[in-house]
Amino acid sequence: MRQQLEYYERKLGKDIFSNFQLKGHLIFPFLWEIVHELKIIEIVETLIGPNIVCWGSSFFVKDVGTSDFVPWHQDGTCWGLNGTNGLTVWLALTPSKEDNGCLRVRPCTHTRKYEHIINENPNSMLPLKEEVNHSHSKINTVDCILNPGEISIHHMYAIHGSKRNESSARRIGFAIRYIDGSMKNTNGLNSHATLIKGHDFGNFIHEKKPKYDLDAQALRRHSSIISSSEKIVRAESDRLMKRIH
Ligand SMILES: O=C(O)CCC(=O)C(=O)O
Repeated sequence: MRQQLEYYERKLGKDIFSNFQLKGHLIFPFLWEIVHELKIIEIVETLIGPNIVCWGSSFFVKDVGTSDFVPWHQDGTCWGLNGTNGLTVWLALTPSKEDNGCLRVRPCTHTRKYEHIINENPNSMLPLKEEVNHSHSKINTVDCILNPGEISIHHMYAIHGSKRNESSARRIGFAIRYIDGSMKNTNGLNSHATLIKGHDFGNFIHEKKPKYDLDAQALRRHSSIISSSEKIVRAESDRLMKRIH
């Protein structure tokens, strides 16, 4: 999977991970297969139940020598959903260790929603640049140390983040967001998602599998889906978060 993505990165001469940072599974069939992977879905089902929707997927790539990091945050803050029965599966495409900025999670923080602010730090890897506005430094931290092909799972309201890459090798993770199909968007805007298993009770417009890598129709669909998803999360972020500079 890493080789396939880096092949396209070389071929297109631009950073494929940032152009397709969000919902890459709508552009590449092999990523579509990963979000449907039975070994993952069986575990997800034990956690959120039989109606499984993929709300999104994101790449987190930390290159050598950069100061990029992920501020402490809760994923669900700006998803605009009416429930909390969801999670992120974080799949390592490279080793992910303390020295290259592995994912770090604060256990048991998923039981409440923390206030977030927007901190315009240019090195924040989060598209909305949100961060928890609350002291939580006394809570334990668990480093999710993974080899390529291994996953960690965190609840959509678990506080998590990661430090910069201090090592001499790239770190890449693919985060897949799964939610219970009975959840829906609360702000009246059209929400798109990939139905994985069971039902979504008409709550989402269903996303389609790309026919081949970088399929032209899939690229057009992807661009329109990303702009409507951005409207949803930006509306939530304007409603919920103060901006600091
Ligand atoms: O890859 C990372 O370091 C952070 C991932 C993350 O924040 C997420 O999955 O929401």
